[in-house]
Amino acid sequence: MDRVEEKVLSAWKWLKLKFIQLFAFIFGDDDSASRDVEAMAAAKKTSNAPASTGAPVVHKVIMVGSGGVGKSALTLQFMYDEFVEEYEPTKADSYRKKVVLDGEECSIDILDTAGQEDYSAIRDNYYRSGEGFICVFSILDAESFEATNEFREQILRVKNTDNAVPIVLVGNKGDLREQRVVPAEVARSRAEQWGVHYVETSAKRRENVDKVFYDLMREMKRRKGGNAAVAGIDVNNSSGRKKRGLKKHCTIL
Ligand SMILES: Nc1nc2c(ncn2[C@@H]2O[C@H](COP(=O)(O)OP(=O)(O)OP(=O)(O)O)[C@@H](O)[C@H]2O)c(=O)[nH]1
Ligand SMILES: [Mg+2]
Repeated sequence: MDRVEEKVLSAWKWLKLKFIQLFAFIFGDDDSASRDVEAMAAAKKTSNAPASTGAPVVHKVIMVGSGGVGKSALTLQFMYDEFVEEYEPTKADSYRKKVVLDGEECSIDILDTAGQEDYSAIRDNYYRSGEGFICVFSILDAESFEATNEFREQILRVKNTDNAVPIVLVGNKGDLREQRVVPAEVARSRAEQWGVHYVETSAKRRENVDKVFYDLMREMKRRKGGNAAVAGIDVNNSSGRKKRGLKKHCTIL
C-alpha cells in the first residue's frame, strides 16, 4: 500500500469513528461510542450514591501522560480495534465498555485526558473521579518518561494517599523499538519503585493493549475486595437492551 492509500484509509477510519460518535451522541444510549465529559462530571456528583442492587461493577480508569504518547490511540484500540495515524490532541473524551473480567461481567469507564500542558489546570478534577490510572509515556521520548513521575505525584496528591492507587506504567510505541531512548530496565525499575506493573505496548499493532486495561481492572477489583459497589453510575441503564449494531460493548452515557 503506498503512502497516499495509507493516508486515505487512515482519514476514512477517522471519519468513520467521528461518525459513530456523532450517531451515538444523537441517537444512542447503549452499545454506542463515547460520551462527553459533562456526563463524567454528573457521575462524579453522584459517586457517593448507594450501589444499585445486582448492578455490575464499573471500573473508572483515567488515561494520563504527556501529549502525543498514545493515550488516545491505546483507548481507541481497546474500544474499537482501530488505530488512527493522525495526531489530534485530546481535550477530554470518555468511553464505556462492557467486559467480562475473570468470568464476571463488569464495565469499564475510560476518561482519556489531555496530555498537552494547556489543559494541566483541569486535571485535578478529572483525577478525583478516577479509581485506576494508566500512566503512559513513549519509549521514544525521554521527557515523556520523566513526566510520568509528575503525573503520579499529581494523582497521589489529588487522591490524598501515599501510594494506594492502582496504576499501570505503560511504555507505548513499542513497534518503533529501534528508535527507543528509554531502556525497558529503567522503566521497569521505576515501576518497581512505585510498586506497580510495567507494560510495553504498541497501540499501532495492538500489542498488550488488552493486557494493560485488564491488569488494571484486576488490580482495581482486588482493592475493591472483589465485589465492588457501583460508583455512581447506574449501569442498569445500559444493560439488557437490544444492541444497535454499532461498535460492540460500549455505551453512551
Ligand atoms: N508508531 C506508533 N505511533 C503511535 C502509537 N500510539 C500512538 N501513535 C501516534 O502518536 C501520535 C499521538 O497519539 P495520540 O494517541 O493522539 O496521543 P495522546 O497521548 O492521546 O496525545 P494528547 O491527546 O495530546 O494527550 C498519533 O499520530 C498516533 O498515531 C504507537 O503505538 N506506535
Ligand atoms: Mg489524546
